[in-house]
Amino acid sequence: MSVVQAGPMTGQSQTKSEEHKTRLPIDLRSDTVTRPTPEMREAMATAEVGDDVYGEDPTVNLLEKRAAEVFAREAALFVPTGTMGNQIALKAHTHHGQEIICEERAHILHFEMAMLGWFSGCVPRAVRTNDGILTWEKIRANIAAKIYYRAQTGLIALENTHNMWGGAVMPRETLEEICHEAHALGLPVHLDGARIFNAATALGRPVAEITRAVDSVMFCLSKGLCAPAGSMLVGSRAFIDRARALRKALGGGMRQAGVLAAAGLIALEQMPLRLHEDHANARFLAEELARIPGIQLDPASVRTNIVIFEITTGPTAGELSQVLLRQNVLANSVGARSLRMVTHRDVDRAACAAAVGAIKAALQSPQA
Ligand code: TLP
Repeated sequence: MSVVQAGPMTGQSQTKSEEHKTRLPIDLRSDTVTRPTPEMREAMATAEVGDDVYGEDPTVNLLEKRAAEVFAREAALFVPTGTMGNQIALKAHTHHGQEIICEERAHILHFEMAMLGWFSGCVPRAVRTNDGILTWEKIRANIAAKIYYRAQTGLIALENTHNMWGGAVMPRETLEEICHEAHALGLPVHLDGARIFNAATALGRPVAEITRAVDSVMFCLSKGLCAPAGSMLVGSRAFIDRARALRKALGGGMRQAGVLAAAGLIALEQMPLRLHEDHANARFLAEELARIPGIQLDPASVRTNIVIFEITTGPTAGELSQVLLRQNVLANSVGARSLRMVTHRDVDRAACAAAVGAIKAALQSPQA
């Protein structure tokens, strides 16, 4: 993925918040760009804190308790990032010299700095799909035979929603079949649920229900839930105890992290309720983009907040994102001819419509 940096803002000083808002770029690069809400900033300013490495931060403790409750698990752990949460989970579930089965475009494989090799000492066994949805049938064929000269499968890692497959949602039955069969073979299953609340919104089911079969879940409070930073790991008490030690080993003991956890509590309790707006905006974007000659996209495949489309003629994705940048619209290329747009709280319907207009103009006259 090639990341476009937002250019410097132009114009007069931005003292009034409305003025500021109108001059902000239409930033569709990711939902990671969301800013904390006013309620979050207020909660952060007044948060009760303590030293979390001693287990004494009341706000972190409350967030961990609430996350465990929301996911109907024994325990939870606050981690600085989704990447750290995933990598702690991979390490906790595996031994050096094992294989981790994941989908070919999985985040743990492409965007986590080869840490599954570096930190966990494992190799990925990447499984190709044509929609991002791993099935037991596909996984079964990739489980190492129990022969002494074969590296053994240590873990199955799933991703829901699947980022690089346009926010694809895993059907609950598919996920549960994988877990049932994996467990029968003594294999654990970890879920990269960075956007699991988007999946829950699309499926109309609670997160506890759609994740109940996996052994551990990582989910992000940042991204669409708008916290400034932070992710959670949830699982059994024994898993979380091990994860806590691994977090410390990675330098993730954050001391007075209650300031962040206060925003995280609002992200967890309130922000999932508005994700359907992001999904509706993504569908709007997809439907409008699909009408533009030179763009290939099936709007029906867009079920959450990520829109990935192909540019069939004219500029490459990198060139198009540079042209858009000049129009104050930010989007990341995720392939030579594919661009990703992610909707979130800081981009409303009008901004999406403006982004469509900018793309239309850019494809008609790429030098605009
Ligand atoms: N995704 C980011 C980039 O890293 C690609 C984005 O802009 O979408 N799992 C999944 C499925 C993710 O999409 C991400 C972030 C993470 C894990 C890592 O989260 P952070 O950024 O908190 O380390």
